[in-house]
Amino acid sequence: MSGPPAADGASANGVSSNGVSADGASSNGTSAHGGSQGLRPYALRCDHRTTPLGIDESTPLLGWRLVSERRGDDPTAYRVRVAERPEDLDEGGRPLWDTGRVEDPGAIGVLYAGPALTARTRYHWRLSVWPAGPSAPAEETSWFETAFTGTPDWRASWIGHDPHPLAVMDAPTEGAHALDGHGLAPCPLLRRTFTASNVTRARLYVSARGLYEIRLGGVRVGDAELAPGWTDYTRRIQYQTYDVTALLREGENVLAATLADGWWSGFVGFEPRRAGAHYGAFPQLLAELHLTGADGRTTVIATDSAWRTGTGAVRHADLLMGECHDLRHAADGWELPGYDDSGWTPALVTDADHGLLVASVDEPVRAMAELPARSVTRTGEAVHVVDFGQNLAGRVRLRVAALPGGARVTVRHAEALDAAGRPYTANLRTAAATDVLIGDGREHTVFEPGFTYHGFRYAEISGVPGLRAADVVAVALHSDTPWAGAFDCSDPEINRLHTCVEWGQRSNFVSVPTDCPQRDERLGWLADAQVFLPTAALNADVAAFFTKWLRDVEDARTPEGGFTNVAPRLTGVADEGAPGWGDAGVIIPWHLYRTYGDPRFLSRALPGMRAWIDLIHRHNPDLVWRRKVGPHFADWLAPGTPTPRDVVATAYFAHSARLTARAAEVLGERDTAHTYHRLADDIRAVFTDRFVISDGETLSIEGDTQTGYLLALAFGLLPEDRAPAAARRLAELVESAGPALLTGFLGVALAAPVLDTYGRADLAHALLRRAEVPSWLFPLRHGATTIWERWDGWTPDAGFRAPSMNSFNHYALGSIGEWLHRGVAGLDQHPDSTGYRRLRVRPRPGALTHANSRYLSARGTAEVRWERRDDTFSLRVRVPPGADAEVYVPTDEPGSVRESGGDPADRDHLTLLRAAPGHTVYRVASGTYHFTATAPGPAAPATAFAPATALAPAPAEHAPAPLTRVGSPEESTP
Ligand code: RAM
Repeated sequence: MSGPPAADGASANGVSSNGVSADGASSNGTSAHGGSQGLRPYALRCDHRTTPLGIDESTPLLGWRLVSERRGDDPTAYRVRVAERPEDLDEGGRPLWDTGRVEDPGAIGVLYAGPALTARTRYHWRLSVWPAGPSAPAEETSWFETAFTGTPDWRASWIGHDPHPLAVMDAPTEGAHALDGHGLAPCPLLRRTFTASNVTRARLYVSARGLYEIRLGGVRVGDAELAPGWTDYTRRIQYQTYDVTALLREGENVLAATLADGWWSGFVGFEPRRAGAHYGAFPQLLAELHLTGADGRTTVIATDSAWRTGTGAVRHADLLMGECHDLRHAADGWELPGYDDSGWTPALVTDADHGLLVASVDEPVRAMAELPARSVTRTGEAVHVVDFGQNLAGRVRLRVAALPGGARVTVRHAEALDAAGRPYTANLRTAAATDVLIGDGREHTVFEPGFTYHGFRYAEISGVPGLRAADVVAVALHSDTPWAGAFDCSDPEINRLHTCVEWGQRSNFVSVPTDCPQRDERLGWLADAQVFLPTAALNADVAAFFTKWLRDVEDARTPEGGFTNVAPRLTGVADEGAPGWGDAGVIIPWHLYRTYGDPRFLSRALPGMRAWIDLIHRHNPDLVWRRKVGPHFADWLAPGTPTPRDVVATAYFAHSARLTARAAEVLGERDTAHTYHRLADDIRAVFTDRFVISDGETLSIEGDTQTGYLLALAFGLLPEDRAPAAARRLAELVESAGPALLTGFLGVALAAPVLDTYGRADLAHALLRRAEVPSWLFPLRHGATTIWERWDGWTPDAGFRAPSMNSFNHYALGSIGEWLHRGVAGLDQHPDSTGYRRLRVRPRPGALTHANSRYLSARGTAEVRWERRDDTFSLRVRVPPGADAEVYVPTDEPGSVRESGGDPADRDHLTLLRAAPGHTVYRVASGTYHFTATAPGPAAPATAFAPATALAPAPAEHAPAPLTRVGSPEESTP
């Protein structure tokens, strides 16, 4: 067993040496033994993924979730065995690594600490979990497989198509003005014929500088989109591993790859950067196919000069500009044996540098949902506008009957329509977002681009007379983060808001967390990710996704050691981190650690955290962060009076210093912890000294803005006895504004949680219900299906805001999603807990009549469902094994509380902690509980609220996603 020791050595907070997480989809291991209703593990995971194929981590985390139908049925001990042969996991077998029985009731994972793992090997592992008492352990089995594990044994070379003959593009695509002269070239095709016989196991390891799609025997390998994903290709290039055993034929086979520019050599970020300005000039492929026979011998087919290259129908493909298929150039059958490639040229070998290759650590982007056309409107001669009813990131799949040679179908994408019902594309800036199909007379073509994606709700399709809704579908693409949360309540508009928040996440978690999917930007802005992470991690299991992106954040660090504003880093985009932006390098690992319990989030990040704080300190020895390290975005896009920059910056300086100290504490680095705690104390004192004026009763923070108070309260910057006065002033400012928020990206994320903490959940509810600008419901009432970048991106009076920066799919202001779960439904992790070892259940009903939150936590399913009917408050709680919970039952009459119909005093696994005005608090062990009590007096609603609806059906067990991938069921109950 390994892993950094916990500061307190105990697992009360889930911070044990094993206090790590698991989950996502159910493992495909053997079924659990043990009592059917009793404690059992499920969802076995390796490095936060289910049965990953091709890892290169030397100490992977083996994690699990727990379930039991009994109360207090908690684990007491676990054992993990790892072996190459499954039979070595059985009693009497000889496992490679065996933890033996480890007494650790908090464990939900263990870092592998056995003998060094061998490259390209499958390892099976078995988990045993003991309940209390004499029962036999419950067991579950899973596997993981290694790829290239640090051994420099790659044989493949990087190969491509000589770019020079390709550099002249076809006639510029209609609407793709920005393409002129930028040299987008046809997508190279690369093929290699080989023979195979008696192969028992075949693995394909693939990467690209650019994007690849690879086929074996004409069949597409895997379902990754936009692979190998975006990284700073000068620092790190990911590869993927596929099991292709089933695709091989005896005799002749063909490996066939299509390459595209992607982030490597296409348009990335802002105009006027040229395509290929950031990383490379033309795309290249690297692949190795390992064929193992029954005799155990392995043959390798690698990319080299024996591959042949040509071009086909894809005349260009670019993430921002779009894709063009000209069927007159189609190389039919090129991916199959027997194709005559004599007219093709030998592949150009560029180099054999393997130094930057890493196995991908997250799930790839996949086609995650298909949305049918809601309506098709004819707007001109063979021109139709299709409405998919949902703003999303992805592309259109179109069925075209017969397209005469040279005839053109054009698909333009837009988030909105203008007053005339035409696509509104001004806000895409230079992103042409236009896909083109050119016919060659063949019948029945299905056109779906493969190497681009767009942010859109509407598609204008020209060139298909009589287009029918059945001929077109929108395919939503995003990184495959297993959906983990579900929320609903009695107010349909708040439910719609939650759906908008979810779609903002789905549209912008595309290999990296982007700001927006539509315009010429789509960058991994750090602050956006920081403010949205708490919401994102309640919607989905983002552990693997952020493991990958934190590498990008790390790779992007400046020579001085600072974090940047965007990651992956792009030359030319304001490099050095602004206050609140660079701080994401500290805040994100901390939040991930608390959510998933994996201490590696901290151990990997701590050096960068320290360097960041030291850098700010060096530039600002008086502890007021005013000498900027990079640019300053203040409280980005806040309406009204700006919060003074020094206030924003210094507050973040203090907060990041504090979190750095706490990270060091968790990792057992006591001196470091001490140093940064002291620094945080000093910055806090300076903050009060410089920015706070207080006379006992009242308090004012320089600038007197909502965000100023929010930062000071959320980050604990005020003396304890002064905080209530600050909260009062904050409430006054919110009330006098509407009540409304005058906050930007940074402030908005803190608003509801802080108001709630200081007893003003009523104001948070009022903000939720507000429907005038600025508010969440204003966009919703004007047709929004995702969160807008600006509160007033469109208004009836002014129409669209300036198109230079007006996205309708920006998740930052969607950070309210966190409070819907944690506040409204009341499903929260206790502030002292890690990895959901202790929950805090505390509903904030406001004027609602019910709310539900279900969350697949690191430990297992947690759930809260409450309902207020007449004068009875009903509260159902589910606490996963190994956890406990503080449950606040809302009532003014402690004597009225019942649990499952009986007196709580008679119940085991339940202790009364205190009765306070408004609620009675219990500590409960794991299990499910049903409290009822006389409801407290109706909360005074600050604004009108939607009429109550009937109790909504509870979200389906373990299947919370509003959308599921066809063929990819979400986790099912073990
Ligand atoms: C904008 C982006 C992003 C924001 C930065 C400061 O261009 O939309 O959301 O973080 O600026």
